[in-house]
Amino acid sequence: MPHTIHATQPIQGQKPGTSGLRKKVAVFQQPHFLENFVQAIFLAVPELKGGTLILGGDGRYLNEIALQTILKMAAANGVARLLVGQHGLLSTPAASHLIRLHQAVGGIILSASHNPGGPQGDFGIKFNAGNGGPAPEKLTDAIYAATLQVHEYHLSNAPDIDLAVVGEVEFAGMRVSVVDPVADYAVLMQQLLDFDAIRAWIAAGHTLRLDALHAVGGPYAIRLFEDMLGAPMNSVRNAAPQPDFAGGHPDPNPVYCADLVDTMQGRGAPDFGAAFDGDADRNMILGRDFVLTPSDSLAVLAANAALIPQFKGRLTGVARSMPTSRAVDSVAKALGIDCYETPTGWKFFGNLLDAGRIQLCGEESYGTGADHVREKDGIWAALAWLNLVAVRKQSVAQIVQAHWAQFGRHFYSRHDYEGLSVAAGDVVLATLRSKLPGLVNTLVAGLCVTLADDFAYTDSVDGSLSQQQGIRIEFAGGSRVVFRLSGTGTEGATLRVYLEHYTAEVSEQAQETQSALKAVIAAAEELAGIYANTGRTVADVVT
Ligand code: VG1
Ligand code: CO
Repeated sequence: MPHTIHATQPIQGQKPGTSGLRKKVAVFQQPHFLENFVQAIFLAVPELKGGTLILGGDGRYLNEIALQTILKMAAANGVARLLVGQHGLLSTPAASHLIRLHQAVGGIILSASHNPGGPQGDFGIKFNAGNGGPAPEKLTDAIYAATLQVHEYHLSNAPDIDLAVVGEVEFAGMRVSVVDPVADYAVLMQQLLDFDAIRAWIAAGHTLRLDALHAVGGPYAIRLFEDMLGAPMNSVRNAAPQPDFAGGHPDPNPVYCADLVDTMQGRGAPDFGAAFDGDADRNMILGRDFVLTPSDSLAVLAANAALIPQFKGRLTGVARSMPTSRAVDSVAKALGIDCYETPTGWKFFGNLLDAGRIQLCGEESYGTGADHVREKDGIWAALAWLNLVAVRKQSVAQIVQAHWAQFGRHFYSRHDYEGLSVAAGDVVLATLRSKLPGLVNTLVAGLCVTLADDFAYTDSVDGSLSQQQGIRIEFAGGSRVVFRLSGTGTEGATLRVYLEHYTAEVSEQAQETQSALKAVIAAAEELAGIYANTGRTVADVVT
């Protein structure tokens, strides 16, 4: 029988960030904390009553306990049908696909994505809407408002469900299907990409090294790359999802995957490498002796869309988050297709994808995706790149260098200053905002400012306005710096400084990235006074 619990210590006012609600595990372990947020979802989305809900997570610490609670709350709140991944696992893109496939009202995804896990790590929860995408701001605002009102929540007192067994069960009046997390997703991938070409390329003796970083991408990568495409066993490393990601940082970038970058160097290195984050929506792509930046990845995929079955003859628009380099803009211009600039966070691509205005989009933070789901998709990105490599019969490095020769190179780097006090982060942004008026046409560290604003975005589909999405400063000659505060961290504030420099000269394209960005880095310091305002002289993470 369902029963109602009156929260004796209501924990209200939980505000979702860039990508759902993310907190330390200990915060989620407080009595009623998770339940308050979940009940707020049921309040904000009344259609869930009588509807279908998708549920799964990235396998991190607390995943299974939280899933059992949510199952009981879903039953008590009148959900008719619920699909949950076996062992509670679903990658974020696979959850997005299941929502769409089953025309579910939405999905609850338990993940803190690229943040570390384990008892000392982070946990997260996010609601995705019926289009399969992260709740738009209107909905996250409604969920937040509901968290302020929850005084009680509904919970069935039925015993736990065995999530190890695939099959259908009746659970306190709700039909529950425990599903293979990979099966439907794998079918979808086969429909989108040139599996025959990839299979032939692998059969010819080319080698792969894929790193799942002990997270949920492992089972997906094994099924697709090894079982279906014929890569030798052990092509996928760290494939068994662990609750604490083996103590690592499940963030696919050259800093946290330094060992993979090393493996990809020199004679005898694999031909193709990739890594995925905690919930397998991010990707890093590498070739032998080559690390691809996500901004270039997006641009190259757009330029080669005709070689990818999914896009063939139907690419009418692309989008990038504002801090992502403008490499894709040049491609869109050359192809004569639309190019949109959105705020950081995948939710801002949703309307454009739904309206058919874009088919491909990406973020500088190792996120690439397309209109087959409404999330970024790490495994898909690696498959799409293999598709290119196999069809063009060229290495990753050759493809990207040819791209730069044609379109010019956008050098790109992100400098993160982590664990600042919230006050210090705010001071940096306030300093920048105060300087914006009158900045255009002045010189900063020798660079002439051509644009200076606090990025505001009007969604061209629903007209909604999102303000203060990052400070954007452009310089003559194609350099740019962007500043914003992270919305996914769980400790203090993280300042992100995004640096870009363009050159059309092939002779300049072989430079080392940080030295190519020297002038922009100096301009960033002069503008933001990072040292004066935070005491920091070097960034914690440079990608
Ligand atoms: C970061 C990235 C952003 C990404 C978000 C969620 O947000 O910068 O591009 O969409 O993480 O990615 P922020 O606010 O910390 O900069 V994931 O893989 O956590 O779902
Ligand atoms: Co992620």
